[in-house]
Amino acid sequence: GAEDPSSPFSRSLIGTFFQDQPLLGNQLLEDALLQGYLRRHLPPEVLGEVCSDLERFSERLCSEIQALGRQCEETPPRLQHYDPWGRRVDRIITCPAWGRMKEISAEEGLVAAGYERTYGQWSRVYQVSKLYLYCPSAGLFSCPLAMTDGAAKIIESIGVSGLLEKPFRQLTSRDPKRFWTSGQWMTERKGGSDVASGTETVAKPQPDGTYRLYGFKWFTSATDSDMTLTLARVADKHGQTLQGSKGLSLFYVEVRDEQGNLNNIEVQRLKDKLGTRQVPTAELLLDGVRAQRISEEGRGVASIANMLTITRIHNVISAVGCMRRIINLGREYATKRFVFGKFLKEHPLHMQTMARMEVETRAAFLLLMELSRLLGREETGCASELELHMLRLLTPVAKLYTGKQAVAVISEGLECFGGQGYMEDTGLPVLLRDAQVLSIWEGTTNILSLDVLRSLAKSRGRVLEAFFTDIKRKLEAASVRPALTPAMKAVESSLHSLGQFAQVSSERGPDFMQLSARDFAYSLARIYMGTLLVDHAAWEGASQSDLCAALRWCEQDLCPVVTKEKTGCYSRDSSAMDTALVYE
Ligand code: UCC
Ligand code: FAD
Repeated sequence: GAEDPSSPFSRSLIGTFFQDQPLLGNQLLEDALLQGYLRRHLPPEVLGEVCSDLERFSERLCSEIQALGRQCEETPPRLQHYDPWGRRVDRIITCPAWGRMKEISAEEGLVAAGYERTYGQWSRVYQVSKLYLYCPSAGLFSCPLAMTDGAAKIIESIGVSGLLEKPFRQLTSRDPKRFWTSGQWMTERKGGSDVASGTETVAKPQPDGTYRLYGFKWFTSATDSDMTLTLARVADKHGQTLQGSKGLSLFYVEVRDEQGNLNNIEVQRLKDKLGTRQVPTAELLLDGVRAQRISEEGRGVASIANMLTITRIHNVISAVGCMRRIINLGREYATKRFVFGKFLKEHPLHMQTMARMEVETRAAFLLLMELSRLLGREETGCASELELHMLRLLTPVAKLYTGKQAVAVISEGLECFGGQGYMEDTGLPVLLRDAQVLSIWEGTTNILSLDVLRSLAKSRGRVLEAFFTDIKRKLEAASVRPALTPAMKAVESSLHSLGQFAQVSSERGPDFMQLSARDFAYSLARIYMGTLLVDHAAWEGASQSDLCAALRWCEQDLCPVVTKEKTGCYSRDSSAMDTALVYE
């Protein structure tokens, strides 16, 4: 021991060097692009209020929320099937920090801000900015918030009246005692993507106009929520149901009654997951669940699409927020870790690695902000037809692209900490585990690529036309800054190639289009992200780094669908070869 070196009970010497850990700073103040974006777009009377709220909230993240998020990860939910006297109770027990997150979410108006519309068309930009700062510290409470926001959106689009008045008020409340969260129960054992043929749940009409639901939901996240929206097939008087999409209707369900008993729901088990362990995700037997139908019969999928738009945007928030967080921690660490005679930040190769992550994250961030800007305009009735088309198109594009980016960037980000990035108690690996789900739930990459095609087909090409027009307008406005010319040329030429491809592909038929759907969606993403980077860099307040990000992004292949098409990979022969390769 330090006191008495001869003591037989002295502690062993473990060395004197201890690495300083990366510290979480004020995430608003550390985010030049977020600040720049807000400065550029928000009207002056809104900017001051929004920034001071975000700065205060960022302090709260450091002083309170980050630790709660950690507790949620360390104390995952568990399921208690029976009470001590043998009664079946199916209680999902969450930790106190999870409960506290719910209160904080209400206090901070993390859902409410989107519906109060205090800042008019900029309300969504404000809400999304706040959620983007919040989500990497949220202990995945961002998941119930996403679905809560989605449910509020559906109710608002149906009309806040009658039986839906109460849930809407609760979902958008700032009062922690009243605030409700919602689930979204779509997936059944036969299909989470193919909901139309996978849904077996039957809704039996009751004499009072309500329904009883019988079925099995295979994945239900945040099952501790107060209410949920779910899909089922209405049975006719002979007990028959209509198969396929046309048989599905949307239902509103309160999960518990006033005494807190489950609404004829049995929680079969909690899922044992790679990540998102903070959130309870359950398998549920619906055994006569009392429900109200809130869509027209047979319009279930179309009605829940409003929710999907919101939850998919939240998925993007999470992807971008977590990329930003790992970079901010990584660059802080690079000022403290001293190797080969200098700090990590003085090793050019390390900075190159981080700069590449930074460019990815900036592009993704601007796409997220454009989506939230469009959503805010749509909800305040000031969106043009072009903007509505862009919102429809960019939602799946952004979700599918940033979900993949997040895994790549966060994985690279862990490596920036060397071995420590792999250590659970640093709190870093959870970011990677949780990112892996972003490309799976809310529609996988392929399903969303097909959704992109759906949006083009449904609008008879007007969505694609909007894409071209919007980019051309943005490039034209950006032409004031000659330093951007190489980036603009790259975008223009990729857009031209994409236009030619789109024409050819519609002539080649549906098989060709489906086979090229993923590469096509990636091309839309890269071209549009390039455009947004150019657009931002052309702003008079832009920095040299904004310019550099635009130039670097546009050095990559912006239109992979055309590059790949040249190899013939969307032909029938090539497709047959794919299968042969996989199954040899
Ligand atoms: O995973 C889930 C929750 C996870 C936890 C929450 C996390 C939130 C993020 C938080 C981050 C921390 S919930 C489960 C999510 N499941 C999915 O996303 C399902 C994936 N599958 C699809 O998206 C499929 O494409 C389906 C189910 C939509 C396909 O259904 P159908 O019935 O085969 O599709 P149809 O027949 O083409 O479309 C039916 C109608 C059409 O409208 P009408 O009838 O008017 O022509 C479509 O235009 O629905 C319309 N529709 C849409 N409308 C379909 N998709 C959309 C859309 N995306 N937007 C607008
Ligand atoms: P499948 O549809 O079987 O897909 C398997 C693979 O096939 C995927 O790679 C997919 O891209 C591909 N594929 C499918 N169809 C096509 C096609 N036509 N063309 C090309 N490729 C295709 N669901 C809810 O409803 N509520 C929840 O709260 C919820 N929480 C979840 C939480 C977690 C942690 C996870 C992992 C999932 C959750 N889900 C939830 C379910 C999730 O939405 C589904 O798992 C997802 O939509 C995929 O559906 P699936 O599992 O049936 O996969």
